[in-house]
Formats: sequence, C-alpha cells, structure tokens
Amino acid sequence: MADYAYVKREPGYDAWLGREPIADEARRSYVADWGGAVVAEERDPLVRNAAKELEEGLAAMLGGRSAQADEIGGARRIVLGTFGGSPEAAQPFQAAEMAAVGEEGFRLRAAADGRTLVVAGTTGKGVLYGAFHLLRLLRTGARLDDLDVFENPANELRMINHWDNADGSIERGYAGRSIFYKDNEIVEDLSRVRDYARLLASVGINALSINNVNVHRYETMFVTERYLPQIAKLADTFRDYGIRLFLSINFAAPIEIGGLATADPLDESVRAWWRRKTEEVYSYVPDFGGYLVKADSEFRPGPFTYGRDHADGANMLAEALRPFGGLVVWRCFVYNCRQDWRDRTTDRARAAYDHFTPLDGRFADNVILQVKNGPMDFQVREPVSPLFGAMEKTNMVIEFQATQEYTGQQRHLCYLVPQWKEALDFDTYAKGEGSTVKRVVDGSLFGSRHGGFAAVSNIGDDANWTGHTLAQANLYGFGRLAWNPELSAAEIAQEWTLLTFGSDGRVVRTVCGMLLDSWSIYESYTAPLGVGWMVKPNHHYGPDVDGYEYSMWGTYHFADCRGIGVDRTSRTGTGYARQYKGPNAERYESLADTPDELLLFFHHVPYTHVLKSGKTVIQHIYDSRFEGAERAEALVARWETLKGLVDDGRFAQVKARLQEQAEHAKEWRDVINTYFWRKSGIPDAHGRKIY
Ligand code: GCV
Repeated sequence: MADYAYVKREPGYDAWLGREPIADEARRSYVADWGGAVVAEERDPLVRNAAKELEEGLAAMLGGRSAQADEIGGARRIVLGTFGGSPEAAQPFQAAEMAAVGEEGFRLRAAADGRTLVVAGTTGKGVLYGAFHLLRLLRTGARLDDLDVFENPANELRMINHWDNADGSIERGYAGRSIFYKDNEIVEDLSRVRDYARLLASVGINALSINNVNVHRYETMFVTERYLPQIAKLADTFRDYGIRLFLSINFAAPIEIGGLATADPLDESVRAWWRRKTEEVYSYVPDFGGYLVKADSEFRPGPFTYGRDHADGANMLAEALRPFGGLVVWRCFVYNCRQDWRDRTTDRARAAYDHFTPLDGRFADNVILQVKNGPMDFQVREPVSPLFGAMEKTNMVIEFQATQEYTGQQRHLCYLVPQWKEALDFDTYAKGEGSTVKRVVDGSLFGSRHGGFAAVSNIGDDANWTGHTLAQANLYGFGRLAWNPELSAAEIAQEWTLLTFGSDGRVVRTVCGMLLDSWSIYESYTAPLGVGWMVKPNHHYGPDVDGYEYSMWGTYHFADCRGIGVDRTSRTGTGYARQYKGPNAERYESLADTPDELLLFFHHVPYTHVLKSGKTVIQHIYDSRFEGAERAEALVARWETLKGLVDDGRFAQVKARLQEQAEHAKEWRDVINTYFWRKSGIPDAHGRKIY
C-alpha cells in the first residue's frame, strides 16, 4: 500500500474536496466576506467535524489562511448546530420548518440580520451534510445573500459495497489494492480511511460494507474476536462521518468457524450461534449496520443446501439482528451458473424474478433485498430488472456497479450516472403509471419500511482513488443521486467538474461534454444492441465475441450465419418479457416496439432486420463500431484542448488513459466487425476496412 504522506500530496487525492484557492478574485472576496468565522458550540462529534470541514474548506478556498474572523476580516459568520442543541442555529426557523427536517436533513439560511449564515439540522449528521452542501455551494458559485435551502435525503440507505478481500486484493477492483487490508490484517494507520469517510460523507453516503460478498476464509472470521477489535476502530472512523458499518457474512460460518455440523437456518443451534455472534459484534460496534449476504449464488453457500429458501435464510439473520436495530441486506443475484449452453430453455435473465417473487410477504421487516439494476450483470446496456415493482410486500435496494467491470475497467471513460438515471426513471407500472423504480426503492410506492441505493465501490489505494481521475465522477454521482434521484446527469457532471477542476468555462464545458458522451461512446464500440458480454472470460476486459458463448454462465448471444440475439418473448422464446407489467411486457414482446438499443436482448433477428433507425442490424453493427472508435479517438483531442488549464499531473494521467482507450476501441471495432462480417458474409455498405 502506498505511503499515506506520499499519496496525500498526489494530484487527484483530494478529489472533489479539492484544496485549490478560488481563482476568481471577486468570488474569493465574496466568500471571504461570508466566511468570516465558523461558530459551532455543541460537543457532538459530527457537529465538530462539520465545523472542521467548513473551516478547512474555507481556508483552502481563500488561499490557505485559517478561517478566523480577525485574520480573514470577513464581517459575517457561519453558525452550525442542531435545533435542539444550539439556540442560535434554531433561531431563524419556525417550529414547523424544524419539524420538517428528518434525521439526516438540513436547512441552510441567511438569517435576517444579514450577518449570519446558519447550517442547522435535527441531528449532528444533518449538520454535517449541511456543511458539505454549503461547501459545495461556496465552490460552485452560489449567491449566499438570500440563501434558503432545505433538504432531506430521498433514500434511507445510501450504501457502498466493497469487494475488498483481507489479503488486500479487490475483486473487480481497478484502482489498486484495498485501503482497509493488508496481508490478512486490518491496516493500523486509518488516516486514509478517514479521508475516504470524508469523501463519502460529503456526498451523503451513510452505510458501508467493508468486505467482499464472496466471503473467504479470513473474512469469515470478521465476526470473531480475531478481527472485531480492529473492525471496531474502522467503525469509529466511519461513525464520525455518519457512516454505519456492515459486514458481508459467510452463510456457512456456523460450520466453518462455529464447529457446528450444519448451517441450516431452521436449526435451533444455528440460530443460537448467529444470535451469539451478532451480540458479540454489537458489543464491539454498538451501531453496527447489519449483514450483507450473497447466498446460493456463484458457488457461495446458502439455505438451498438444507432444502430451505431465501426467506428462511434471511429471516434467521434478521432475528439475530433485530434486538439491535440491524438490517439484513440479502442479494438477489441468484442464478444457475452451471448451465449447459446447449440448454435453450434456461434463461439467466429470468432467474432472480423466478426465485424471489414467490417469497413476497415472507421476509422479516428488517430484511432488504438488494437487486442489481439489470437482470444479468452490470452490462453496458440491459433492461431494468423486472423484480422492481414485482414484490409489493418486500423492502428493496437497487444495486449499481460503480467499479467498471464491464464498462472499461477505469481504463476507458464511462460516466455511469446517465445509465443509472435510466434505471431509476423506468416506469414499472406496478401501481399504474408513475410507478418508477426510484419510488420502489425510496419506499414511497409500496410504503416499504426500508430501501435505498447500493453501489459496488470503484476505489482502491491508487493516489487518485479511482485509477482514472474522471472515474471519480461515478462515485460522486452515485452519492448525489442516492441523496436526490431528481438531479440530472448533467447537473451532477457540472457540480463534480466545478468542484474537481475549478470554474474555468472551457474546462467545465469540455469535461462535462466528455462525461456525458462517454457511456454512449463506450456502448457503441462494444457489444451491440443490448446483447451484452462479448468480453474475454474471467477478467472481462477486451473483446472476445464467443468468450462466453459455449460456457456455463448463461450469457449467450446465439449469433450464427443468419442472425443474432436472444428470443425472450413468451410466444417463441424464454418468456422473460412477460416478467414485466402492462405496457412494458407488450413493448418487449413485440419486435416492432422493442427499442433498438435493447433489440437483441429480447429478440433473435436476421442481420438484415431493419431497425427503427432505418439501418439493418448488420450495418448498425459496423457503423457504430466505426463511429465509436472515432469518437473515442476524439476524446483525446477534446482533453488536449485543456492543456495548461488542468494541473499537469491530472492532465497527463487522464490523457494516458484516453490514449489507451482510443487504441483499445480500435481493437474492439476490428474484432467485432470482423467476426460479424465473417459470420454473415454481408459486406459493409461503405466499403470500410474489415479484416
Ligand atoms: C463479487 C459478477 C462478478 C463477480 C461478482 C458477482 C456478484 O459475476 O464478475 O466478481 O462477485 O458479479 O455480484 O456477486
């Protein structure tokens, strides 16, 4: 793991909490005027951290001076506090205004005296979020004179899932090694972990699972004395920033470390074991969040071994956690990963719905099902999982993948917020029009007790956290969206760019433009029309059209000399399209109505099939690969216009990644085009070079 003192000085380390002074002089003096002093009288550690963040953030914006009134000379003050603990913070608000602020919400207001800016919340956590919001406003140029902001988060759970292993490796990690572990121990120096907690809190993340959902030998022992004292220290660090710690557990732990002969969730000795373990965990971490569980999925143990179902398994853990207010986050990524590719009746896309919908109503109220955004596995394009909207009596969290396993592994630029927005805005029609996914997971559609967002982390110990500097925008965007799913992808891109690179108009326009184009660029040179995969097996980087075609993983495209795609209609295919409700089912059942970008996910068509765009499928395959590779190349040129406007370190880092992307996009173009030309025998209408 890189040395903390060293990485801290590296470009990109501060990410969107950058330390650069505000460049514009008029703005700087305006901020200085308002930021004369930061006043916080409560002892609550979160209020203290809020004040510290504001003080340090202001000092940085103003050029490194300490933000004390006499030194900066500002006439006004910023007052922070809770309504209950600080009369001065409560003063500008009516009772009803205070009552409307939830546990994690905040209000910012320029008080009538014209001298005080108030950051107030019901709890210290709200004050902390308010302070970070104010810092964001200060950096992004907001007027403060009439400031009046009121926010509550839309979602209860705003969670990051780490796939970090105790040996320091990270499953699907593309930004170095784990910041938590080395050689099967938890690191002693938590300075970097603390900086991470600050970054997460600044975008409203309030929950974190710290180990891989594939729980191996050492991580199985995380619920024992061997690790709990160190885990408690991690939890302390995160607690100061309002983040609750969760652990991924091994369903077979009662056997592997408990000396029992079974892990049957209905066996009383197994239940008692989990109750005892859980009590022990809470004795070290009193506000422990709960367990994240991958069970009966990709060779992980689970209740199926004992003839039990997912509700039996989840409810056993829920029972152990209930006395302490803990949650079970139970993943729905369950499918047959030992499928015979010759078997055309089994469809992996159907699996989660088929497994879980019969269990609706059986899960305890402190169980939340965690459902990947799509039915397969974080492809660049998938339909939205039909599980959303299909379980009225079950709590649900949506799972996104910030780590770019299938979207360029942080070597390619792929800003995922637009993809996530599409999933969140998707109408499930579960209770008629307007039954969007975001309303399923925020709990408002079915009145669920719990819900929210989770994302698989994209950070590691690389100095800039995410490998590709611009991939920081995905972590930032996830947090912002989990807090407020109504923000647009463009607004989030703009905020992130302003905070990360400053306010130069050319930088902001160029970086935002690149971010917003990047998903479509990545999609266009990789797998066509929603078919997915076509990647090299195991590591999933780079093109291999048949890499998974004759494997056991259930991810096929069925290309032959005549056509391509998976028939998922109910009339002639797997019937997956019928898992959707009303107009969605009709749309996907119909070849004519399925949108082009998902065509091959739902239908097997000849290469000569004409798309809504007017092109044939084969011509679309060729055109989009050629265009995608060109657009990837153009990203390099777009970035180069920022030379001298972005610091040299980050400029060079991003440029190198974009150049690699441009080269690799050509590889994608040529492999895909050659494959389909050879399969179909149909030449490119424009006679371009295909090998
Ligand atoms: C953590 C995909 C990834 C696996 C991952 C799995 C999951 O299959 O390739 O690395 O395992 O998803 O989400 O559990």
